[in-house]
Order: sequence, then C-alpha cells, then structure tokens
Amino acid sequence: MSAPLLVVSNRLPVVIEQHDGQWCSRPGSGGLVTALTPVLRQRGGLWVGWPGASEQDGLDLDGMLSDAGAAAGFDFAAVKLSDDERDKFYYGFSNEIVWPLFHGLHTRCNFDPSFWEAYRAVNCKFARTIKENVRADDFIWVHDYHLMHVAKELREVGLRQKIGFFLHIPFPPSEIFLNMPWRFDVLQALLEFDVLGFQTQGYRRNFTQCISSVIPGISVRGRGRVVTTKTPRRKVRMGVFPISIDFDEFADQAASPETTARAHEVREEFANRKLMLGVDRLDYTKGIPERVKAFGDALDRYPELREKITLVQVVVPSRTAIHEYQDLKAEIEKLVSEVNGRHTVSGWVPIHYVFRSLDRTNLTALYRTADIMSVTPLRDGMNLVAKEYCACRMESDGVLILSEFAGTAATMHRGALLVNPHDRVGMADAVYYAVMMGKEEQRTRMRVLRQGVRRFDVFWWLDMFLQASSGDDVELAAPPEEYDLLAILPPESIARPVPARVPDPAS
Ligand code: ADQ
Repeated sequence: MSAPLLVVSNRLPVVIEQHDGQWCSRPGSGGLVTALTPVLRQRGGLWVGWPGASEQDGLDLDGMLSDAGAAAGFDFAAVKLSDDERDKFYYGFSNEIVWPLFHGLHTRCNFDPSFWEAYRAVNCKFARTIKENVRADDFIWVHDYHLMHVAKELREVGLRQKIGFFLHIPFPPSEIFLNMPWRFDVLQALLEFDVLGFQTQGYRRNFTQCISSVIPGISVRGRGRVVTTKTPRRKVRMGVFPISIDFDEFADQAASPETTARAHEVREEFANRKLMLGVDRLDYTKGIPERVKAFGDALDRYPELREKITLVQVVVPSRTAIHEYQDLKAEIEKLVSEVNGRHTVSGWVPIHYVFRSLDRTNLTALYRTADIMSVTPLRDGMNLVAKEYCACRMESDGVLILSEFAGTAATMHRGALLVNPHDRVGMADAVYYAVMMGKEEQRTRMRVLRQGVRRFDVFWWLDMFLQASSGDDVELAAPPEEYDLLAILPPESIARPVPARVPDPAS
C-alpha cells in the first residue's frame, strides 16, 4: 500500500490551450482524470503523459506543467508528441481502431498499417520517459487502451519492476477482437504486465477466452485469475475492479451553498415539469441519437407526457478533429430539432441541448434537480455519470435509467431501470415508467444505489488494485455481485424485444 505511485496515461490531467493568443492551462476532464486526481493528490506521486500540445513559439511547456503540477498537488512528466505521431497514434490507432473494436463496432475500424507503426513507436517513447523518471520503489500503473504496448517496451529496455495495467474500456468477445491484424502482438504485449485489471467479470472472461484460443501453451487457473505463459514462463494475475467516484466529494459539492442556489434556479426554470437529464461525452458509443429518438417516441406513444417532461441533454465536446464525431454532432442536432419541431408548443420545448463542458457547480446542480437520469450507452466500460448522479441525490429520490451494456449495470442493476438502448419501445416505456414512479419506490431503489456507490468508491477501487498488485490474491474483496444478461433473462425472451425490465431492488 505504501509504494509511491507512478501513474501513466495517454493524457496528463491538464489541458494546455491558447486563448486570445495567450497560453493557459486548466484541469482535464473525463472518467480517468475524475477517478485518479483525488487519489494522487492524497498520496503524492508522478503522472506521466502527453500534455496535449506540441512545442511551439511562445509556449513554455515545461514551465506551465510545473505550475500545473504544483496546483494539482503532484508532479507531471511530459511525453512530447509530434503532430504526425498524435494523428497516427491517438486519432489513428487508439481512436479509429481500438476504441470502436473494443466497443464491439469492428465495422467502424480503419486498420491502416501506419497506425500500428506509430502506436508502437509512441508506446516506446512513453517507456523511455518512464525509465528516466522511475524510482526503485515505485509501483508503475499504466492506464488504458492507448498504452497496451508499454510493458513490452519497458521489458525490452531491461526494466524488471512490477507493472500493473487497468483497462477502462470493455474487452470485446474473441470473435470481435480477432479482427485486429495485430492481435497476437497486442495479446503478447498485455501479458508482459504483472497485473491486469478489468471493469467487469465479463470483460475478463472475454480476455481469457481470447488468449486461450490464440496463444499456444497458455494455462488459465484460479477461476480466470491467473495466467501462466509458456515461453518465457511467467505468471500474470487478472482481477476485476469496477472503477468508481469520490462519493463524498460529489455529495459535499451537491450540498454546498453554490450548488444549492444553482439547483434552485434550475428547478424554477423547469417548475411543474419532470426533468430528465443526459450527460455524455460526444461519442457514438454513448447512444445519444438512440436516446433522443426514444424520447421522441415516448412523447408520441404517451401523450400525457407532453408538456410534463423536459430532456436536458448535455454533450461535452470530444475528439472533434475526427470526421465521425463531427457527423455524430450533426446527427444529434438534427434529431433534437426534429423532436422539438414535432412537439414544441408555446411555453414548452421538449429537449434542451447543451454542447459544452460544465463546471462542477452546474453539473452537480443538474444532478440534484434531475428527476430522471438517462444513462443509455450502446457499450461503456463502466460509466461514472450514473454513479455521480446517485452520489448527488441527497434526498434518496430520483430514477436511474441504465443501459444493460454499461459496465455499471454489472453492479447497479438492482436499483436502476435497465434498458436495451436499441429497443426503442422499451426505452420509451422506461421513460413513462420513470415519470410515473412513486416516491416510495424511488427511495427504495435510490438507497440501494447510493449504498453501493458509497461503499465501493474510488478509494476502494484503488486499494483493491494496489493490494492485489502487491499480494498473491488478485481479488481480496470480491466485487459486488454482477448482473449477467444471459443468466437473468429466460432464453425465450432474448430473441425478441423485451419491455423495460424492472427488477425488484429488494430481491
Ligand atoms: P468516459 O468515456 O469519459 O470514460 P464516463 O465514465 O462517463 O466516460 O466519465 C465521463 C466524465 O466526464 C464524468 O466524470 C463526467 O462528470 C464528466 N463529464 C461528462 N460530461 C460532462 C460535461 N458536459 N461537463 C463536465 N463534465 C462532464 C472512460 C470509459 C468509461 C469509464 C471511465 C473510467 O469510457 O466507461 O467509466 O473511463 O474508467
């Protein structure tokens, strides 16, 4: 537990940008930053990553990073990338190959061979920066799909230290993964880590099935927890660690005077109406078009909902340099205006669409005010927004509509209304059910959800990963009981659309 941490991720938790010709920095956003910042601040340590800007006239990158590190409460070491490296490694291999493939969307992949070359070269650059900065007792903890090759590069430069890896996104079923032209190299590289962490048991199962079918001489023991490779003979341990949030920080912020005042204003704005909220990064995996369509369907199917509910859909700009993301933005805006065009009447606009990042006060004020939170990704490693919403529900009310395909469903299935985001009828029914749900049922469900998020918070996640990395048992405390789609549904209901299922939170 006491080893200092050397955290490695693609992006440093800071954004360097230019405003009116002046360079400035601000803290980064996104799931990984949200999860790790409080942990590093508490323990101290070093974060290695790409600062997001290249060297250029007028920019004192090192000076800015040193100031940003002082403000964050821990040190930064920058891996500097050229524009070509950024394009091929980040936009190319990471976001046009691994991201869609691991989310089960292999037809969206662009398997350009030059992306693979850049991926290996940049992972090698990360390894060099780690080698220059690592201290003898550091535990090296590498994060996410951009850096699957780092341990292999570190081993090649002679580093024998223990290295852990946590995959924040899903690991796909083998028939999807095996589409990747460099499948052997990626699997072999992952097996150079000492500990591999996954968000759910399902993702770990997919990984073990993959290596068992592709790599000769592999043995998997301990119910999928230990892999032994043949040449060279080494042991890799694999655990399940569902990532979470700093529950107390969100709960305190939600209760703060500034959030309370802002929540009051938002409530006044939507007086006498139910507020349904969506908060997502701009991404095709988040199911935003599907949600907007289903919301329009709910208004068509249930006329009694009209003028009684407003959807506030917040989208945070992300990867906007990629064409597909620009197309997605245009698609969402078209769908929003279609639904609004169909249903708006004097004094009521059904969907309020916000395309920008929100600060904590505004975000938590929305969580506090929203009667219904809709988290309906087509596939998501975990999804922290669902947990943030529950942490902010101080009165233990509110309804969480949750996709079966979010990693979060594995542990939050009891209190949430589970939906299949492709099932427009089921999604519309879930909106109706959520609007009609009485306070008593809301409280029963929300208490279950809040207890889970409070107990299994980000510090639990961190402790479990670090303890598992330093000991022999890779799962010291079993993660909460998992939802398994195939185990819960009777086989006959899998083949046809099912209505929004409403599991009894007490069972
Ligand atoms: P992300 O895909 O970024 O993370 P998510 O887990 O939902 O997804 O985290 C998003 C974070 O961004 C949340 O903390 C949220 O508060 C913040 N955010 C979203 N919209 C915002 C807005 N408009 N303004 C301000 N903040 C906003 C990846 C994986 C996930 C996994 C996390 C952590 O894709 O599946 O849960 O890593 O492992």
